[in-house]
Amino acid sequence: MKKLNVLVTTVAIMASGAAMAGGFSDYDLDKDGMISKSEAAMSEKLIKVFDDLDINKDGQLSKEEFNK
Ligand SMILES: [Ca+2]
Ligand SMILES: [Ca+2]
Repeated sequence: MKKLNVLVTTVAIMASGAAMAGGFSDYDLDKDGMISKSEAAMSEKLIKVFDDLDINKDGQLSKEEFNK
């Protein structure tokens, strides 16, 4: 029974992850470790919050900024 619980929990975590708008690496198309404004533009939601997330105002979102 314990094994089943672990499995159910794992599936639940995966499902909640999939329900998110998308992870950092989904937006970082050129895989340079930063999300540029043009990369962010593929998500209407992300481009709206881009300037708020870009704490150091370099026009790129780092992983740390993205995860805020
Ligand atoms: Ca990039
Ligand atoms: Ca930045």
